[in-house]
Amino acid sequence: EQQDLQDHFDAVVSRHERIEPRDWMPERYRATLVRQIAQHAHSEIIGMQPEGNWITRAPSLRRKAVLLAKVQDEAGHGLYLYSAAETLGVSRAELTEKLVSGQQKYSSIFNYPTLSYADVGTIGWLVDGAAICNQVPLCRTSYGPYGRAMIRVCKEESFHQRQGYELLMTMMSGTDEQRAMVQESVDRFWWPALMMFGPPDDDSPNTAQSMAWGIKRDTNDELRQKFVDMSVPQAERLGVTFPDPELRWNAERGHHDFGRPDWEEFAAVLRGEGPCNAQRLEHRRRAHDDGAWVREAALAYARRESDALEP
Ligand code: FAQ
Repeated sequence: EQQDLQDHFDAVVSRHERIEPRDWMPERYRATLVRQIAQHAHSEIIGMQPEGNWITRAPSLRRKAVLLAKVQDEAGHGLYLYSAAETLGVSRAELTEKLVSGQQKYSSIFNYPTLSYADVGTIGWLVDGAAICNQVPLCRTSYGPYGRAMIRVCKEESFHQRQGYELLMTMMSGTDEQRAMVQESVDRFWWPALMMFGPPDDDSPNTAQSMAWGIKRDTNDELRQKFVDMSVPQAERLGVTFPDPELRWNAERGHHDFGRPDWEEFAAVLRGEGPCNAQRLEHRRRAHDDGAWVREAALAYARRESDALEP
């Protein structure tokens, strides 16, 4: 019977159909999904901090309204993703506990500081741009609830990317000082944005199995290449350069060649040694502790309501 279940699972996956919460699935498939979806959810929640840093200092009412909406969307994305993870039998409380205790990861990119308002634009353009590149294929992931969550997330990320690019375009048509701020910001974020796609394929322990299971649809290097190819013309249009002397069009390959990201830096950030790791987790822990009374009150209210329904 176990073999029948496995055969059915393999057949569904190979037809590119979906596995749903009540379907049988291998335990390692479940564990891999929990890991990836939880890390993704945590990234959205921790990812609110770098931009949240600028909400009170936005240069105009319009910029403030846009930024507030974007950061709220990120909270929403975290919630869709925690809900998708819950369909696999883990609670949001458990996952949050693993985040604040440092047992689960979140994206390396959010351990870098936001030093100027241009960073809000650069994060929208490059960080949301990289996120879209990675997440559009995830709309076709083999696990139903994850794929469906990605559809809405991607629509919202497209708006985020546009607002970032528009912000940078505005600054680029301003003063020399503003143009220099944009270039300086792009210089800081380019390499960390390339690291968002994960380690190179031959150093990525999970890619082969995740591709076989249809959890991932493209490898880390394939998506990184796609992102570089997509970003170069956008940078030209904007009037900025990327800090990579090896970046050039390769007509033979039909792609841009580019330099090697600093994988030692990436490993250090994953070990918790990035410029803002401690600050991000500390902030998240504090917010979680400060919210304890809200969770207690909501639970007490829910209990009272359900008691009232008892005959
Ligand atoms: N940072 O074997 P692989 C956003 C870990 S977008 C930290 O290649 P995998 C939107 C990896 O988890 C950002 N850790 O792993 C936003 C694994 O960990 P393990 C979030 C990383 O899973 C924008 C180990 O290294 N997006 O938040 C990173 O097959 C603006 C070995 O790596 C997603 O999470 C990294 N960059 O491929 C919000 C997308 N890369 O096993 C606010 C969904 C790798 O040691 C503002 N996730 N690791 O626990 C994925 O597509 C995949 O999980 C990858 C990694 C591609 C990230």
